[in-house]
Amino acid sequence: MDRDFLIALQEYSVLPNNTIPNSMSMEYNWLTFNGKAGPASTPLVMKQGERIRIRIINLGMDHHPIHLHGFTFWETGREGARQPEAIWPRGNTALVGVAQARDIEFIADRVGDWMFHCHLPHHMMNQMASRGGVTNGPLTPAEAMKAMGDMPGMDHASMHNAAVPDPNKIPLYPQDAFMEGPMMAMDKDVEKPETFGLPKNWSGFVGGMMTLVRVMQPEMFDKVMELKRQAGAK
Ligand SMILES: [Cu+2]
Repeated sequence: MDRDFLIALQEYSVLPNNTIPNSMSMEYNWLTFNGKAGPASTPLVMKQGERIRIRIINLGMDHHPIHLHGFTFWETGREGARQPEAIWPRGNTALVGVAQARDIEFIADRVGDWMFHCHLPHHMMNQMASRGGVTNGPLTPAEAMKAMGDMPGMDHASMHNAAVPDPNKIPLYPQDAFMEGPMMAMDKDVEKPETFGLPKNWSGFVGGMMTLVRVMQPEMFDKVMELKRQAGAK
């Protein structure tokens, strides 16, 4: 194995106007990879040709069909137990049920930015909210307004009812109509070394229990590693 990743699947209930999860609730609207919802999740970066393992563990109360674009993987392990090679199933979706863990392996031979996500639509929407307290920290009303300003076409006030006079000011207010698209982009807010070089508005398409598997040519990979070193040195 050249690279070995761990993804913990988690879920929370973070209702509008709250910045911390409600731990009494069992109706989850905020789904994460390693505690971060896309696009704030961290892309998995790797070099072309490497053999990759991703261990996925489900700590929540829902099952998650975890789907990888671009590759057919082998499912090689269950709950930490490596399976005999003769029974490794091949596929591109691993169903990781409650209290289960699945290891997948593949050869990263195709350069690209490949989506890696739970395939349940609800789990990639995260209530279709533009911002959430749990991933971004508490938003003041002014910050919430600014966040909306970053996303043209996402003005809640034009879409909603009189019972909620100023929905723009409510963190996590659901948006009803939108799931993904350039209007959801927040590239600058989620920028990190691992997002270097992604196309403009990429973040509008990576929501909820989702991240990117980024297979890079060596020069690009080295550049990202250099950026990480610089960020660590700060
Ligand atoms: Cu899911």
